[in-house]
Amino acid sequence: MTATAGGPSLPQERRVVTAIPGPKSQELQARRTAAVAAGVGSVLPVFAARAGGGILEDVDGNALIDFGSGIAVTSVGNSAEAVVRRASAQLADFTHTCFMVAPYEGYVEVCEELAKVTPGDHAKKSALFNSGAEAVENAVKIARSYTKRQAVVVFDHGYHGRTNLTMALTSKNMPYKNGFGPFAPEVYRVPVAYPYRWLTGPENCADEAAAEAIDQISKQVGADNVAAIVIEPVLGEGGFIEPAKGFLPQIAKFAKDNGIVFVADEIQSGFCRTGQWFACEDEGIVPDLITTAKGIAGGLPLAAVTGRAEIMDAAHSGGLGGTYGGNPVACAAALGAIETMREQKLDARARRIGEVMTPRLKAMQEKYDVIGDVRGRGAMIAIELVKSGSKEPNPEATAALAKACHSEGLLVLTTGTYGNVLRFLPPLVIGEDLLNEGLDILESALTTL
Ligand code: PLZ
Repeated sequence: MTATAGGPSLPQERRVVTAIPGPKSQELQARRTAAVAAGVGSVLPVFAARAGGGILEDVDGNALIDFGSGIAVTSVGNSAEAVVRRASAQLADFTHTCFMVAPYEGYVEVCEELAKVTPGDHAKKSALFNSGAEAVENAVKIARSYTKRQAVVVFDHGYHGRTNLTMALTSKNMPYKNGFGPFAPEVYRVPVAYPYRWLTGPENCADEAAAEAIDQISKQVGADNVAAIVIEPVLGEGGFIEPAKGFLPQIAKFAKDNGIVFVADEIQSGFCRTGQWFACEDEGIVPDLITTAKGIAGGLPLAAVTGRAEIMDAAHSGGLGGTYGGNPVACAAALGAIETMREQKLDARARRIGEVMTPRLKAMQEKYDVIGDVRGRGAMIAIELVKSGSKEPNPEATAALAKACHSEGLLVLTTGTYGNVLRFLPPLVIGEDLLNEGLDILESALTTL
């Protein structure tokens, strides 16, 4: 094991020196099994020691190539210099006052930055929270206050969190909802434009899905009853589904025409991940509200709802908040992360990652018919695995492929409603050599499948 610290100074080299997981990880895993609730899972029981750039080093001295970023969180890398510098200074000054008790500048500064970086040049305000789910819940509270309506519309394959309301908004039963009901009422799910699986073909997908979604909302819910339409511009846990081009604008227009608050959940797709600051920019969408988390603060827990000032101000004073929401250390980290994204132009880095990954993955698709689809943009890319000669989901091959990558020191994550999508979310600061090495490992794992 090296004595090198994590963060930007961690050597950017893959190294596999034990079985994965190694003996120390296995020891910790045994302690974990005895002490940690079984309901909390892990993709790979390899215990982390240090991380930085595109590398995650474990307690056995293995250095894994990181294609996960802790689920799209450490986009600026782990322990990024500006994040550590600003958060450390804040730790020394004060750790908590509670913004609802005695406010501090960092919170205000994060809200000012959010107004600048999110789509649209209208007057904006923000409120800060701890987790993505909490941000989505609050977006719904705000939309209901503003519209004085109750219904919330979400989409097939959508994911919005694990709290009671966000479980209701989430579409997949296992593992997120099973046995955890009853769920919050007034939630309605409609079709999303999933090009690869649209029955009449991808070219008809956007218009047909939009028409069907709008028809269901109008006929089954009543547009006048809908407070908010909540959608991920790229659906993350549902399988990195990019709604067919033209779908999102039609839904956004329907919302606008009917006084419905259009909420873009950019918790996974936001903060440079897809090659823009926010994924909805690719179709020129300006959401009324946008929820962010994950990439916002370089690994510290922070989330936000940002949106049109008049909507954000609809909730009465004291109606929004929480003890820790917008914690000063997390705010300092967010300012460091945003500074890093700007200075290192991580939106362009994400686009470059997509340019390296997509052609290589498409070449693999030509060779291996287990790959049914290659999709995504920027550094949010995935392959969907199917049974030979069909579109039948192949979760077994997906799990086997992930396992083969893990044992070679490449950390990849699976996703998707059918568990048959392998997703790639490298830190945006990953070096191109590591990126290519990761793809080499994937390719040789495909060969042995
Ligand atoms: N909205 C679009 O992607 C979190 C979930 C991992 P929290 N996605 C990762 C898991 O299995 O719990 C997510 C998201 C979108 C909301 C959330 C919820 O964000 O910070 O996990 O609450």
